[in-house]
Amino acid sequence: MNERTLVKNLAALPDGPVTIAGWVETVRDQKKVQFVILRDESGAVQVVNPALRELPEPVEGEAADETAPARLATTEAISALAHGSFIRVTGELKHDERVKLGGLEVKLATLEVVSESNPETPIAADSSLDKRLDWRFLDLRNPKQALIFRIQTTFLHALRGVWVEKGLIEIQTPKLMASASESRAELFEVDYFEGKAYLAQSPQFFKQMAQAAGFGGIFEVGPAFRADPSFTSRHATEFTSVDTEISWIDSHEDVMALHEELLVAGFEAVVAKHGAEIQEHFGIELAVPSRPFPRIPLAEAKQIVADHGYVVPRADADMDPEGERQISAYVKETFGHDFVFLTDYASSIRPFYHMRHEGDASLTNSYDLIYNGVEISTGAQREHRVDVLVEQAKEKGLDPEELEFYLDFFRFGVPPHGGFGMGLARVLMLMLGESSIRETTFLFRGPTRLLP
Ligand code: AMO
Repeated sequence: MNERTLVKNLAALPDGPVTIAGWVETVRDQKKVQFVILRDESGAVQVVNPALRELPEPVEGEAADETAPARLATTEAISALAHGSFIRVTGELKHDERVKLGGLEVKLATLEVVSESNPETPIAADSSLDKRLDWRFLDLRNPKQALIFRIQTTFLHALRGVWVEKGLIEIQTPKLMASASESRAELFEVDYFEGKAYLAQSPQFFKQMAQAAGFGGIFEVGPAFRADPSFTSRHATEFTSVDTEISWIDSHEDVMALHEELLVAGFEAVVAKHGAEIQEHFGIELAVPSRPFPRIPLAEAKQIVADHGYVVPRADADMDPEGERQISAYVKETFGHDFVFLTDYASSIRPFYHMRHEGDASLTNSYDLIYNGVEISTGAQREHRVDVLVEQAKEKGLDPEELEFYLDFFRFGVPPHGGFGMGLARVLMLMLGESSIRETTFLFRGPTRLLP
């Protein structure tokens, strides 16, 4: 690695020589002194250079100042610096409370322009989201945008901590499949040698396979693909799905308990590590949600929003986005909670693999988790009795023959199990009060976006 000190570590160092490297944020080129704000991935610092605008006239009897040509060249190089160029600076660190930016500065000794930037920056702070996404690598240089992915790292690390501690196994499931794993409506078909393959819409079948394989519990953080033509703030054609599946459960309640535990651990870690930065950049005082999260059966939730004057358009359908917003507002007002589990979805609007209520096949052991007005997850206990599963598949118009490989999992002994899938970018969007998952996805993919 090239030697350098990260800007965030300068504060702890005594005055003395340092080497730093980063991007030119601004240059203030005054006659006698030049200021460069240098930003690396950890922060920004002021670099000062006493300017030498021309070589001093030789004075008779005095030796010429041998450092002058180099100082003149450095002054000229700073005057010519473009915003965004990557530079390496050596100099003297000096702590000085009067310096607004972090109470320290680096007095420049040498400057190396490692990689020049085009002087015309194609995006500005007020550029449209679409334009910013066109230039995503420049957009992500903004500390606020980069912070989102630091937070995501902390969040996922905390979830992994819970999973690993419980002995769950991390798996990577194939994204090329021979059949659909969710509704056929949103399926990407790709040429596959002489035939066709489909991009995985979720790891659903494979996470259940791991239960049949005796793994006990698994998790996966990986891509999922949906050929969804919509342009909403919450839909992508490719997204990162956080999935888990556990065996030997009594009902979906066990899945919800794990779901809560994971989220609380994730929020605890994020609040502890980034609470102040989130406040600074997003103006949000993030709090750790309390357990248990409120639970409301879907039918009751629809009744509640109806009583508040909003009738979900189709009585036999899922909550629509407005219904989700309204039930969230109700839960916030009534329970002071940002999360709500909507439970007991009708079998008619759930996939064939959801287990139905004992004694009332019209309802499923399933839930959606709503966070600040938007669905972030679906979870359920799965049907593990193969005869029931076949009947449910047929009822949904699926051909059991096409599902043979999946149905086989249930013909050789499989424990009762369940799990959930959660859209990572949605969680981040709602946590940080962002307006779209385009902001919280490293590289967004939508119907009209395949670049960069
Ligand atoms: P579902 O289809 O509800 O369930 O997806 C789970 C979660 O994934 C996210 N999500 C999306 N995010 C961005 N763009 C999309 N187009 C998109 N579609 C879904 C949402 C959603 O709640 N196999 C089940 C999960 C399970 O039961 O384990 C499933 O895929 O946050």
